Amino acid sequence: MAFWRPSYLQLYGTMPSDAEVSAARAKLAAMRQSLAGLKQHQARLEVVCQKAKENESSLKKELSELMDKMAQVKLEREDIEGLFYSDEGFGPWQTQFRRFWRPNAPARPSQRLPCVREVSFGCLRGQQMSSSPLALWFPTFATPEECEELIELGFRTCKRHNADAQAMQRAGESSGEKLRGVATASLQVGRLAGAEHVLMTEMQRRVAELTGIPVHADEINPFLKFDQPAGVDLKGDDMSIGLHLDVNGGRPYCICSVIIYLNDVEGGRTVFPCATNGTAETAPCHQLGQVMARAGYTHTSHSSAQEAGQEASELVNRASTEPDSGLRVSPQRGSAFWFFTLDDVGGFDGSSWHGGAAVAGDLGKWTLQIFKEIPLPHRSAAALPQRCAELRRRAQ
Ligand SMILES: O=C(O)CCC(=O)C(=O)O
Repeated sequence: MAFWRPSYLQLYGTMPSDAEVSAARAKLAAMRQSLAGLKQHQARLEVVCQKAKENESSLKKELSELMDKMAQVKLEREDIEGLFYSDEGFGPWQTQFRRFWRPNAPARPSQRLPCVREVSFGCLRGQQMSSSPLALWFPTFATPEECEELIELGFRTCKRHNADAQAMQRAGESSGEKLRGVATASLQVGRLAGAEHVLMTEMQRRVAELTGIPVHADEINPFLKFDQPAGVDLKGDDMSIGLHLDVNGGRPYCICSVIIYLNDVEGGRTVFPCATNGTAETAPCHQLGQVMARAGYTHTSHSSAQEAGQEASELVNRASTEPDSGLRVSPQRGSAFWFFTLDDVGGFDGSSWHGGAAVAGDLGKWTLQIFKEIPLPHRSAAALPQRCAELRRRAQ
């Protein structure tokens, strides 16, 4: 069917003048030109888009390769420690320890510690020693036989730290100060065999049951440590190794730690100078601890903390020279000390600064430390405070 189309004359009543025709032609030509220009621009934009898309997918690929690499090189405490191990074996350290060690010696009378209240977790009895930091003590966590086996595991696995490591850890300014002798091992429990595997699995199980955090893949390995006696006359608690928060080289989800003391020790107390015990004496340390934690410091002797300078050295100094302030736990064979590093909202608790004092006498000090980190699914900004508050409530 043909459509009727009105002519120009029928529409406008007159014919266009020549001038109108040529103006309309010029306008049409200009519009065609600008359309061509727009098409060119569109084509250029399409090329840019295509390149951006290619770029995006190559960046995504690069990112995922980097994430894979990061997962492979995730820093473990043993990676950091590994830089500082010496090639020397235990040698005379072991000979000296064995000479003075009495694994079957009767238990020493329990130390007198501040007690907020008695607690029991299953058949494990203990006491809450402090609310700030939240800290609890259990005198009979491991048997003497278990302690003996763990020490033998330590002699088999621990490596002595070299002089660089010792110098780095030192907090004091005096260059003449004696370096601390330390040997450590980060234990990959899955790689242990036989009785050692059974024993370490049992230690982890007990700590999981106590803390309410099952063993999981996103937490650092248990850690065995030997502190060689200072070999000099010590006055009070020598804290020249410094104080720290338990972040183990950048692990901010370590909510709590359990230190299991494997032998009785002279000196070598674990010192928490910022713990409040209700006396005015502890207030300055408590204040210093809060200021340093809020400023993001986690160690008094790392170079970064030199910026914190005055606060850091004042805190270490007070920890060394005010023997009755804060909380001080003497290593007692088989006992476990459980304390929290994260507060109710998942931030660092500035009252949990601590360190091991130098060891007196002849024997040295063995500890097993188990660090409990918040499992991955609870680390989001929304979930973390709730989980921390729940886990802390459980302990109180
Ligand atoms: O040796 C101690 O008593 C405490 C050790 C400690 O806090 C650590 O090695 O992270």
